[in-house]
Amino acid sequence: MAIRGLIFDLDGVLVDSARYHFKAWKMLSASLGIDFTEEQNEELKGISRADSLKKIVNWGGIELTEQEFADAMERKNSWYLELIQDMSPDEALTGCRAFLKSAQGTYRIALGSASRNARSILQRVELISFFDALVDGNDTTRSKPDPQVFQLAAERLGLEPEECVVFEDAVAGVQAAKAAGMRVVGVGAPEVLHEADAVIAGFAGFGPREMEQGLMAV
Ligand code: B16
Ligand code: MG
Repeated sequence: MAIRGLIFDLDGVLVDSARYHFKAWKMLSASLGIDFTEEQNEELKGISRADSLKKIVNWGGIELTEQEFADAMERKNSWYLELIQDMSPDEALTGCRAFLKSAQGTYRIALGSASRNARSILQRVELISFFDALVDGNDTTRSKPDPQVFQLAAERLGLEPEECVVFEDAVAGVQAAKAAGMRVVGVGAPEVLHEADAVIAGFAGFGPREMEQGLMAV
Protein backbone atom coordinates (compact mmCIF):
# COMPACT_ATOMS: atom_id res chain seq x y z
CA MET A 1 0.00 0.00 0.00
CA ALA A 2 1.21 3.55 -0.73
CA ILE A 3 3.03 5.30 2.10
CA ARG A 4 0.96 8.27 3.29
CA GLY A 5 2.09 8.75 6.89
CA LEU A 6 5.41 8.93 8.72
CA ILE A 7 5.61 8.39 12.47
CA PHE A 8 8.78 9.39 14.31
CA ASP A 9 10.07 8.25 17.66
CA LEU A 10 11.78 11.13 19.48
CA ASP A 11 14.74 10.04 21.57
CA GLY A 12 17.45 8.51 19.38
CA VAL A 13 15.68 9.40 16.12
CA LEU A 14 15.18 13.17 16.15
CA VAL A 15 17.24 14.15 19.23
CA ASP A 16 19.78 12.53 21.51
CA SER A 17 17.91 12.98 24.77
CA ALA A 18 19.24 9.61 26.06
CA ARG A 19 22.37 11.31 27.41
CA TYR A 20 20.25 13.67 29.51
CA HIS A 21 18.08 10.78 30.71
CA PHE A 22 21.30 8.98 31.67
CA LYS A 23 22.58 11.88 33.77
CA ALA A 24 19.24 12.29 35.54
CA TRP A 25 18.84 8.54 36.25
CA LYS A 26 22.44 8.44 37.46
CA MET A 27 21.73 11.25 39.96
CA LEU A 28 18.53 9.54 41.08
CA SER A 29 20.24 6.16 41.47
CA ALA A 30 23.03 7.73 43.50
CA SER A 31 20.44 9.33 45.79
CA LEU A 32 18.97 5.84 46.32
CA GLY A 33 22.42 4.33 46.95
CA ILE A 34 22.38 2.37 43.69
CA ASP A 35 25.03 2.23 40.99
CA PHE A 36 23.78 2.86 37.43
CA THR A 37 25.81 2.20 34.29
CA GLU A 38 25.66 3.37 30.69
CA GLU A 39 24.93 -0.23 29.61
CA GLN A 40 21.87 -0.24 31.86
CA ASN A 41 20.80 3.09 30.39
CA GLU A 42 20.77 1.43 26.94
CA GLU A 43 18.08 -0.92 28.21
CA LEU A 44 15.86 2.02 29.16
CA LYS A 45 15.64 3.44 25.65
CA GLY A 46 12.01 3.73 24.58
CA ILE A 47 10.81 2.54 28.00
CA SER A 48 8.43 4.77 30.00
CA ARG A 49 9.55 6.66 33.09
CA ALA A 50 7.73 4.36 35.52
CA ASP A 51 8.92 1.17 33.82
CA SER A 52 12.49 2.55 33.79
CA LEU A 53 12.40 3.18 37.53
CA LYS A 54 10.98 -0.31 38.15
CA LYS A 55 14.01 -1.76 36.34
CA ILE A 56 16.50 0.42 38.26
CA VAL A 57 14.94 -0.52 41.60
CA ASN A 58 15.13 -4.17 40.58
CA TRP A 59 18.76 -3.93 39.50
CA GLY A 60 19.60 -2.20 42.77
CA GLY A 61 17.80 -4.88 44.77
CA ILE A 62 15.92 -2.30 46.85
CA GLU A 63 12.24 -1.80 47.61
CA LEU A 64 10.32 1.47 47.53
CA THR A 65 6.89 2.27 48.93
CA GLU A 66 4.34 3.70 46.52
CA GLN A 67 5.05 7.20 47.85
CA GLU A 68 8.83 6.79 47.62
CA PHE A 69 8.43 5.52 44.05
CA ALA A 70 6.33 8.54 43.08
CA ASP A 71 8.81 10.92 44.75
CA ALA A 72 11.73 9.27 42.95
CA MET A 73 10.01 9.68 39.56
CA GLU A 74 9.33 13.32 40.35
CA ARG A 75 12.95 13.91 41.40
CA LYS A 76 14.35 12.28 38.29
CA ASN A 77 12.08 14.33 36.07
CA SER A 78 12.95 17.65 37.69
CA TRP A 79 16.67 16.90 37.24
CA TYR A 80 15.97 15.91 33.64
CA LEU A 81 14.01 19.11 33.00
CA GLU A 82 16.85 21.16 34.42
CA LEU A 83 19.33 19.36 32.15
CA ILE A 84 17.30 19.91 28.97
CA GLN A 85 16.65 23.56 29.79
CA ASP A 86 19.32 24.75 27.37
CA MET A 87 18.66 22.29 24.57
CA SER A 88 19.02 24.13 21.26
CA PRO A 89 18.00 23.58 17.60
CA ASP A 90 21.48 22.27 16.76
CA GLU A 91 20.72 19.24 18.95
CA ALA A 92 18.32 17.88 16.33
CA LEU A 93 20.11 14.79 14.99
CA THR A 94 22.01 15.21 11.72
CA GLY A 95 19.83 15.21 8.62
CA CYS A 96 16.45 14.84 10.30
CA ARG A 97 15.44 18.48 9.77
CA ALA A 98 16.22 18.20 6.04
CA PHE A 99 14.33 14.90 5.86
CA LEU A 100 11.25 16.40 7.55
CA LYS A 101 11.42 19.43 5.28
CA SER A 102 11.37 17.34 2.13
CA ALA A 103 8.68 14.99 3.48
CA GLN A 104 6.33 17.79 4.57
CA GLY A 105 3.39 18.21 2.21
CA THR A 106 3.78 14.76 0.62
CA TYR A 107 3.21 12.75 3.80
CA ARG A 108 1.23 13.30 7.00
CA ILE A 109 3.72 13.42 9.89
CA ALA A 110 3.26 12.32 13.52
CA LEU A 111 5.32 11.80 16.65
CA GLY A 112 5.06 8.50 18.55
CA SER A 113 7.15 8.85 21.71
CA ALA A 114 7.09 7.40 25.22
CA SER A 115 8.29 10.71 26.65
CA ARG A 116 5.96 12.95 28.61
CA ASN A 117 8.31 15.83 27.77
CA ALA A 118 8.14 15.32 24.00
CA ARG A 119 6.25 18.50 23.17
CA SER A 120 8.66 20.82 24.97
CA ILE A 121 11.70 19.06 23.47
CA LEU A 122 10.28 19.43 19.94
CA GLN A 123 9.72 23.11 20.66
CA ARG A 124 13.26 23.60 21.96
CA VAL A 125 14.86 21.97 18.92
CA GLU A 126 12.41 23.81 16.63
CA LEU A 127 10.99 20.74 14.90
CA ILE A 128 7.42 21.02 16.17
CA SER A 129 6.04 22.82 13.12
CA PHE A 130 6.64 19.74 10.93
CA PHE A 131 4.11 17.65 12.86
CA ASP A 132 0.43 17.14 12.03
CA ALA A 133 -0.13 15.04 15.17
CA LEU A 134 1.70 14.35 18.43
CA VAL A 135 1.30 11.23 20.55
CA ASP A 136 3.46 10.99 23.66
CA GLY A 137 3.62 9.44 27.11
CA ASN A 138 0.73 11.62 28.28
CA ASP A 139 -1.62 9.92 25.80
CA THR A 140 -0.71 6.29 26.34
CA THR A 141 -1.26 3.72 29.07
CA ARG A 142 0.93 0.93 27.68
CA SER A 143 4.69 1.05 26.93
CA LYS A 144 6.36 -0.07 23.70
CA PRO A 145 6.53 -2.95 22.55
CA ASP A 146 2.76 -2.50 22.91
CA PRO A 147 1.53 -0.92 19.64
CA GLN A 148 -0.78 1.63 21.35
CA VAL A 149 1.39 4.73 20.74
CA PHE A 150 1.66 4.08 16.99
CA GLN A 151 -1.97 3.00 16.58
CA LEU A 152 -3.07 6.26 18.16
CA ALA A 153 -0.67 8.24 15.95
CA ALA A 154 -2.13 6.64 12.78
CA GLU A 155 -5.64 7.32 14.06
CA ARG A 156 -4.82 10.98 14.66
CA LEU A 157 -3.39 11.23 11.15
CA GLY A 158 -6.58 9.66 9.80
CA LEU A 159 -4.62 6.81 8.18
CA GLU A 160 -4.61 3.02 8.18
CA PRO A 161 -1.60 1.30 9.85
CA GLU A 162 -0.58 -0.18 6.48
CA GLU A 163 -0.17 3.36 5.11
CA CYS A 164 2.31 4.35 7.83
CA VAL A 165 6.07 4.02 8.21
CA VAL A 166 7.64 4.26 11.67
CA PHE A 167 11.18 5.50 12.38
CA GLU A 168 12.58 3.89 15.56
CA ASP A 169 15.92 3.42 17.30
CA ALA A 170 14.83 1.00 20.03
CA VAL A 171 14.16 -2.73 19.69
CA ALA A 172 10.95 -2.36 21.75
CA GLY A 173 9.84 0.43 19.38
CA VAL A 174 10.50 -1.66 16.26
CA GLN A 175 8.44 -4.46 17.80
CA ALA A 176 5.65 -2.02 18.67
CA ALA A 177 5.49 -0.77 15.07
CA LYS A 178 5.42 -4.32 13.67
CA ALA A 179 2.68 -5.24 16.16
CA ALA A 180 0.69 -2.25 14.85
CA GLY A 181 1.00 -3.64 11.29
CA MET A 182 3.28 -0.83 10.08
CA ARG A 183 6.49 -0.78 8.11
CA VAL A 184 9.57 0.25 10.11
CA VAL A 185 12.84 1.97 9.33
CA GLY A 186 15.31 1.25 12.12
CA VAL A 187 17.70 4.07 12.99
CA GLY A 188 20.92 2.55 14.35
CA ALA A 189 22.78 -0.72 13.98
CA PRO A 190 21.37 -3.49 11.71
CA GLU A 191 22.56 -6.24 14.11
CA VAL A 192 20.41 -4.73 16.85
CA LEU A 193 17.41 -3.65 14.75
CA HIS A 194 17.15 -6.77 12.58
CA GLU A 195 13.37 -6.92 12.96
CA ALA A 196 13.02 -3.62 11.04
CA ASP A 197 12.19 -3.61 7.29
CA ALA A 198 15.17 -1.34 6.55
CA VAL A 199 17.90 0.12 8.73
CA ILE A 200 19.74 3.43 8.36
CA ALA A 201 22.64 4.72 10.46
CA GLY A 202 21.04 8.18 10.51
CA PHE A 203 19.29 10.69 8.25
CA ALA A 204 22.43 12.09 6.62
CA GLY A 205 22.01 11.63 2.85
CA PHE A 206 18.63 9.94 3.36
CA GLY A 207 15.47 11.44 1.86
CA PRO A 208 11.91 10.37 1.06
CA ARG A 209 13.04 8.91 -2.28
CA GLU A 210 15.57 6.61 -0.54
CA MET A 211 12.84 5.63 1.94
CA GLU A 212 10.40 4.71 -0.85
CA GLN A 213 13.12 2.70 -2.62
CA GLY A 214 14.23 0.93 0.53
CA LEU A 215 10.71 -0.15 1.39
CA MET A 216 9.54 -0.96 -2.15
CA ALA A 217 9.82 -4.72 -1.75
CA VAL A 218 8.10 -4.78 1.67
P1 B16 B 1 10.06 11.00 30.04
P2 B16 B 1 11.23 7.85 23.06
C1 B16 B 1 11.69 7.67 25.70
O1 B16 B 1 11.62 8.44 24.54
C2 B16 B 1 13.13 7.50 26.13
O2 B16 B 1 13.84 6.73 25.17
C3 B16 B 1 13.19 6.77 27.46
O3 B16 B 1 14.52 6.61 27.88
C4 B16 B 1 12.40 7.60 28.49
O4 B16 B 1 12.38 6.95 29.76
C5 B16 B 1 10.97 7.76 27.99
O5 B16 B 1 10.98 8.40 26.72
C6 B16 B 1 10.11 8.58 28.94
O6 B16 B 1 10.58 9.89 28.98
O7 B16 B 1 10.66 10.69 31.37
O8 B16 B 1 10.53 12.29 29.42
O9 B16 B 1 8.55 10.90 30.07
O10 B16 B 1 12.43 7.10 22.58
O11 B16 B 1 9.99 7.00 23.17
O12 B16 B 1 11.00 9.12 22.30
MG1 MG C 1 13.78 6.16 20.94
